[in-house]
Amino acid sequence: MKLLVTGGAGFIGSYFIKYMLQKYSDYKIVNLDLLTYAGNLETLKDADTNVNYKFVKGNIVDKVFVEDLFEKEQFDVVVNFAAESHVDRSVSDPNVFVKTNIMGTQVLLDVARKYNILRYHQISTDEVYGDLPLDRPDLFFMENTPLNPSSPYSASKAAADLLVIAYQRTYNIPVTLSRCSNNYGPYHFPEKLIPLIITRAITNQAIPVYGDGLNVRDWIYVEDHCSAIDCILHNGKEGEIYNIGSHDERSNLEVVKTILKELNKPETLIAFVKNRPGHDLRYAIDSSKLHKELGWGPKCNFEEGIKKTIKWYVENESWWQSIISGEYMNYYKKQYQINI
Ligand code: NAD
Ligand code: TDX
Repeated sequence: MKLLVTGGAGFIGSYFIKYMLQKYSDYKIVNLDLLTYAGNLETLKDADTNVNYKFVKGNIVDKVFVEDLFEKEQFDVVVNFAAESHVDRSVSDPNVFVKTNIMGTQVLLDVARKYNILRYHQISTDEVYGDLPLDRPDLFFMENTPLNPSSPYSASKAAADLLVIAYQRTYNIPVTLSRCSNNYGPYHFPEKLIPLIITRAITNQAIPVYGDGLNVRDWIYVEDHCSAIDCILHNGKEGEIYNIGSHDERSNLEVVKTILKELNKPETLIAFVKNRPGHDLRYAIDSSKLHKELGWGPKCNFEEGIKKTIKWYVENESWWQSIISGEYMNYYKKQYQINI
C-alpha cells in the first residue's frame, strides 16, 4: 500500500505519518508539503531513517507537479491534511486560504481521479458547521448538520468538503471525509491557543484571551485523531462523512486556568484582549456514528492529555523557542496590536 500524505510536516499530518509507519511496517508513505511557516521537518526526524518514508517539497496547487508525482509514485491512497489552518490568519489574509484549501483540494481530486486511486480521504474540521449557542448544551454537530462557516478559514474548508462530495457523486471517486474537533498535543505550532498559553506561561508573558474567554472548544488529543483516520481509511464506507471528537468541552478561560495551575503560574498573567471578529461561540461534536459503525473511541482524556502536553513543552523548549523568534515575533505584534 502506498500513501500520499499532504501537509505531513504540519502538526497533525506529522503525527499521522509516524503513527502509520509504526503500525504498518509494509506501508510506504510519501509526505508532500510546501513547508510554509507551519511546516517543520524537525518534527519528523525519527521517520527520516525509515526506508518506507520519503519527503517531497511541493505545492498541492501546482497541478503539473502533483501529476508528475502521481505518475512517478503510483499512489493507492491520498490523505489530504495540507491546508492553511489558522483562523486569525484567514481574517487578515483570506487569499492563500482559498488557493490552498479549495484549489489545492481540487487539484488533488482531479489527479486522484486520473490515476484511479483506491481512496481519497479529506481531513476537514468541525468548524464547517459554524457554531452552537452557549446556552444549549444539548446541541451537538452531527454529520448532517448544515454547513454554516463563519471565517474565511472555515468557509474555505467547507468549500473543499463540497468539492469532495461533488467529485464522488459526479466522477464516482472513492472518497471519505472526516470532521474533527480542536486538536492539541506536543509539536503544536504556538499560534494556536493551547501551545500559545503554555509557551507564554513558561516565559512569564501575558496570555491573550479573546473577549470574555467564555467561548467553548471541544478538545481531542492528536493521537486519537490519527487513530480515527486510520480506522476510517480501513473500515469507513466510501462516500461517507465521519465526525471525530472526544466529548471534552472546555471554555477558553477554563483551559487557561488549568494550564496556569499545572505550571504553578499566577492568573494575573491573563490579559483579556479584543475579540476575534466573527468569533464562534461553541463547538461540540457528536462522533457516535464513528463509535457505533466503526467501533472507534478516544484513548486520552483532557486531564491526562494536557499534562502530557505541558510536560513536553517544558522539556522541549528549544523546539518552540526557535519558532517564536525572528519573523514570528512580528506576527505576535500585528495580531494582538500591543506589546504583550
Ligand atoms: P498545520 O498548519 O500545522 O499544518 C499544515 C501543513 O500543510 C503545513 O506543514 C504546511 O507547510 C502544509 N501546507 C500548507 N499549504 C500547502 C500547500 N499549498 N501545499 C502543500 N503543503 C501545504 O495544520 P494542522 O493543525 O496540522 O491541520 C491539518 C489539517 O487538519 C488541516 O486540513 C486542518 O484544516 C485540519 N484540522 C485541524 C484541526 C486542529 O485543531 N489543528 C482540527 C480539525 C481539522
Ligand atoms: O490568542 C488567542 N486567544 C484566544 O482567546 C488565540 C490564538 C485563540 N483564542 C481563542 C479563540 C478560540 O475560541 O481560543 C480558541 C481556540 O483558538 P485557536 O487555537 O485559534 O483554534 P480555533 O479557532 O478553535 O480553530 C482550531 O480548531 C479547528 C484550529 O486552529 C483549526 O485548524 C481547526 O480546524
